[in-house]
Amino acid sequence: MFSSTASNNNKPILYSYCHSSCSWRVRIALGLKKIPYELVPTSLLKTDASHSYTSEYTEMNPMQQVPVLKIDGHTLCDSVAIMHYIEETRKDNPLLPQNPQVRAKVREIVEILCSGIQPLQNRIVLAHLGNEKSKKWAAHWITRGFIGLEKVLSASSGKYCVGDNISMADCCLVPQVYNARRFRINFDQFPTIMRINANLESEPTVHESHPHNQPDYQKKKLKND
Ligand SMILES: N[C@@H](CCC(=O)N[C@@H](CS)C(=O)NCC(=O)O)C(=O)O
Repeated sequence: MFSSTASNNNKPILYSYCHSSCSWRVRIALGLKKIPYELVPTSLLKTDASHSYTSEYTEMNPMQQVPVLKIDGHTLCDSVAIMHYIEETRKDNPLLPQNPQVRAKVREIVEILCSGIQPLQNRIVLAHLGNEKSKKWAAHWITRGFIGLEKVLSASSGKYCVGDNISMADCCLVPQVYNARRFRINFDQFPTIMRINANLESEPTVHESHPHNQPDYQKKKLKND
């Protein structure tokens, strides 16, 4: 679905880092919506001498984070805003259900993952904490978040996070489970999360967008996302 060299056509351009869970959300969403795109690998480690992103990148995303999506002549930042944009402008293969209550449930799960869990284990947070504390910290906050999420999903899920239709919530679940594995949390208490994740892992789009299948993937990985 993606090609890895940015060229001058009208395809959206995704600035993505292979191990970034936020980038992966968008790679899954673009894949599920069947939107072809070009990918610009953007290393979180590729910084200038002052240890911040280059000024060109900061111009695009003042928060100095991935992902960024250039689409329809706009430069969009933040994975959730990007997913909503492609959902609102491309009606095929919807990522949100029609029913307002069901839609609210999808959004609730997106919020749990994207606001309640991921920011606490983001690379910059862990780097600030230092090596000694950071692994325990990440495992603690992911586990705490997953305890709540497991309860929510045990009531809402079918094959996927909310019923049997794949949604934006699923785009956010898979990358967070991947991160949780990296911090070696104990999954025994999360059977629903693991069941849904296994269903999602068998989706071709999820496989294709996996960090290991990205052009910037190298075997030696970053410790945190
Ligand atoms: N709310 C933002 C968060 C983006 C974010 O945290 N991105 C991480 C990677 S997943 C990042 O770029 N961190 C900066 C760094 O590690 O230098 C989004 O969902 O796009």
